[in-house]
Order: sequence, then C-alpha cells, then structure tokens
Amino acid sequence: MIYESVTEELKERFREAWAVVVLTGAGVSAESGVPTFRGGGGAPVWKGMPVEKIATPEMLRADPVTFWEWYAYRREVIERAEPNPAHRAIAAWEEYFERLTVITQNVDELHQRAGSHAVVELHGSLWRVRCLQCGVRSEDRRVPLPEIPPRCPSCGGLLRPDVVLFGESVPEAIFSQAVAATATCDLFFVVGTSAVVYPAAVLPALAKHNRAFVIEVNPETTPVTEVADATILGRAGEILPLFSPRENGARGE
Ligand code: BJW
Ligand code: ZN
Repeated sequence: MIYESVTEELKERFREAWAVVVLTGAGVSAESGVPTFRGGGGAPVWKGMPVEKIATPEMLRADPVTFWEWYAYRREVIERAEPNPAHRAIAAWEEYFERLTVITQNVDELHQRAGSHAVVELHGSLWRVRCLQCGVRSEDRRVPLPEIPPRCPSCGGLLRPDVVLFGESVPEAIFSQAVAATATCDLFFVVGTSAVVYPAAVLPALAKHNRAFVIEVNPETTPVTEVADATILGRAGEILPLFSPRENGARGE
C-alpha cells in the first residue's frame, strides 16, 4: 500500500512494536548534503563512471588515483555534513523500544554521530583504511589526505578504504548480525535505499517472511515496494520524525 504521509494506523503499529530494525541507504544522508549513488537514472557518480565501475577492486588496482580522488572528495563532503532529522529520529527511538538495530549500507558514520549505538555497518566505514601490502587496519580521519593515493605509515604499501566494494563479500560476522536482527524483529523500516544491491536487498523480504511489518520510506518506489506493507512516499528527514514514541498512548509514559 502506498501512502503520502504517516497515518494513525502506521503510528499505532510503531507504538506497539517491540524489536525494530531500520535498514538505511544513501537517501537517509541525502538531506545532510551527501550525494546518493543512483539518483537520476544511473547518472555517473565520478568522472563519467557509475558506482558499479568505480567502487570495485579492479578500479582500485587499475587507477588508484582516480579511485582515491572519489573517496577523498566524499571524505570532505561527509566531514562537513551533520546528521539530519532522520538520523536523529532513529537515534531517539533507541530509548523507547526493547531493541532497535540500525543496519546501514552507508559508510559515513552519521547514524553514530546522531547518537545511535547499535549500528551494523554492512559496507564498512570511510573512516577506516587497510593496507593492501601488510594488511594493517586503522582509523584514518585525515581530511584532506596528505597524498593521493594514501600510503601505509608502517610499510609504504597502498591503502584502501575499509569498505565493501562490488564483488567483495560483506564480512560474514556482520551479515549474520544483520540477518539475526532482521529475522527476529516485528517492525522493519527500509529508508532511503534503491534496494538493488545485494546482499542488503534480501533483508526486507527476510523480515516479511518472518512476519515483521515492513515500512518503506523513500520519495520513489523501489523493488521493496512490492514486499512492503506500507511505502510512504517522502523524504526521510520529514517522515521519520512523525513517528514519535512520545505521542498519546505511547508505552512507558
Ligand atoms: C531518499 C532521499 C531522501 C533520495 N529520503 N530517500 C545477487 C543478485 C544480483 C547481483 C548480485 C547478487 N549478489 C551479488 C551481486 C553483485 C553485487 C550487486 O548487488 N550488484 C547489483 C548492482 C545488481 N553485490 C556485491 O558485489 C556485494 N557483494 C556480494 O554480494 O558478495 C558475495 C559475492 C561476491 C562475488 C560474486 C557474487 C557474490 C557487495 C556490494 C557492495 C556495494 N558497495 C557500495 C560501495 C560501498 C563503499 C562506498 O560507499 O564507497 O555500497 S556500492 C553503493 O551501493 C554503496 C551503497 O551502500 C549501495 C547501495 O546504494 P543505496 O544506499 O541504495 O543508494 P542509492 O543511491 O542506490 O539509492 C538512494 C535512494 O535514496 C533512492 O532510492 C532515492 O530515491 C532515495 N532518496 N533522497 C529518503 N531525502
Ligand atoms: Zn602496510
């Protein structure tokens, strides 16, 4: 069912939920000024390349400068960005439910900066790097980077962002956490994702299969719309704050 805003019935579902999962994608950070990947019908994200080409290990090996220019640019944008009302609403929900798990495909850490604690980062973080030569993983928040591509301080090897590129696997332990939370929730939100990238894209159907109520929030319909109990067509920063646990009838008041 498609909605233009949040109805009383949907608010009631929200207030009665016990274990909630919020699966997020780039759209949840769009109102913070962070560009999405697939807006406008497959538009290129960097130097004429779609995300499926640039976010690959092949690109990192073939042209580490272009690859890292894109990541350096995004680090600059994200460093300046602030969490928006969508991130803040989700963080505030944590206090109300028995369990609230954020499963994000984003690498920007804006959920954590808004105050969310239980965040499963499916695609890693832009603020960690690892060395292709010695394998050392470290936090790296330098903006701007001193050199492109950046080099490992211990061995001089090429660094890469500690993110999941196309063709790479989401770490098993991380995906298991996402599956466990999804399979045992009673309310599952899907917010700001085109839901075309696997394995994240299987989670809404898994939630539905386990009888969760699935609410999608996106200005556009996606493949999830067919699975969702409710698709609310709108921007995350405008819609999510309308789900407020503090309204009349909320539990725990
Ligand atoms: C708003 C809004 C507002 C705008 N409010 N909403 C099975 C079937 C088919 C293919 C595959 C498959 N299994 C594996 C694959 C291959 C591949 C894949 O899925 N390809 C598809 C393109 C078809 N998957 C993989 O390779 C994955 N690995 C894997 O499966 O390993 C096992 C394996 C290995 C080898 C072979 C086979 C299997 C890994 C995927 C890694 C994706 N990585 C990236 C980059 C991460 C690092 C980085 O950020 O730099 O992750 S790609 C990019 O896409 C990024 C995102 O997290 C991800 C999803 O994008 P997202 O978040 O949905 O963003 P957009 O831009 O697509 O959508 C934004 C949405 O927001 C839109 O809907 C807007 O309408 C909406 N919006 N404003 C609310 N204000
Ligand atoms: Zn090294």
